[in-house]
Amino acid sequence: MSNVKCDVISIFPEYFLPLKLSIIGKARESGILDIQIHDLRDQAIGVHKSVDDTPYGGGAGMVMSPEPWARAIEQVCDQRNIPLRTLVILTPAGEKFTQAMAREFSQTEHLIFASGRYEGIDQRVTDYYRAQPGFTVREVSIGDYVLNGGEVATLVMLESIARLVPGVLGNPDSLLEESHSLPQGNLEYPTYTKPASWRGLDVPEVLLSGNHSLIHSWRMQEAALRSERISRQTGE
Ligand code: JB8
Repeated sequence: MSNVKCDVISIFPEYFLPLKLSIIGKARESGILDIQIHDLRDQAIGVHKSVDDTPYGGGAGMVMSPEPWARAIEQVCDQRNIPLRTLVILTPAGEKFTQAMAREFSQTEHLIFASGRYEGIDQRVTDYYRAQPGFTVREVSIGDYVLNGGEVATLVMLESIARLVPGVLGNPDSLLEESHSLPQGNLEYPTYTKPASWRGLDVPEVLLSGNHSLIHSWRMQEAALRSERISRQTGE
C-alpha cells in the first residue's frame, strides 16, 4: 500500500511554506510525501471573491461560507481519484489530537485538512460530509488554547504525521526508540552531549560508564520522574 496523500485547504496558502524546508521538504521533493496546498479563495463566488458572511443568530465576527469549502473539497477528491478519504476539520471544539491519531492518520490513504479562519466554518460542511459515502469527518483540536485559525494546527499535525511515514526520517532508530524503549505515553529522558563538564555542570556519571543496561534503567527512571513532575505541575 502506498503512502498517505494530503491536501490542505486554506485562505492563507503561504502559512504552509515551512513544509518546503528540512526533512518534510526533502521527503516531498523525493516523492515519498505528497502534500498539496490549495487556496480556498480560488473557489470563492462572485466578483468580490468572498468566503465569509455574518453569523445567523448574531454575534461578533464572520463565519466561513459552506459552498467554497464544498467546491474545494470536491476538487481535491476529483484530482486524487481515491475512493475513501478522511476530512479533518480544525476547530477548538474538536477531539484532542494525539500521537495515536497521528499514527492512524499516517496509515490513511487520503487526508484533507480544512484550515478555517474567522469564527470557523459553517457547521453544515461537517454535517454534509458526514452523510456522504466515502467520507470520514473528524473535528480536531491540537490543544486547549485558541488560535486565530486552523493553519498552525494543521502544520503541527502534518509534521507529526509525516515523520511516521516510512522513509521520511533518514534514521528510523528514533521512531523505534519512541515506540519501545520509553515508558508508555511518556516524556523523553534528559539528553547530554560533549563537553562532559560545562560551566560547572557534569554529565551524569552513569552515561559515561559504558554499561548499557544500567544506562537504560537510569533513562527509564528519569523519564518517569519527569512525567511525575509535569503531572504535579498540571494538577494530575
Ligand atoms: C477559526 O484554536 B484552534 C482553531 C481556531 C480557529 C479555527 C480552527 C482552529 C478557525 N479559529 O484549534
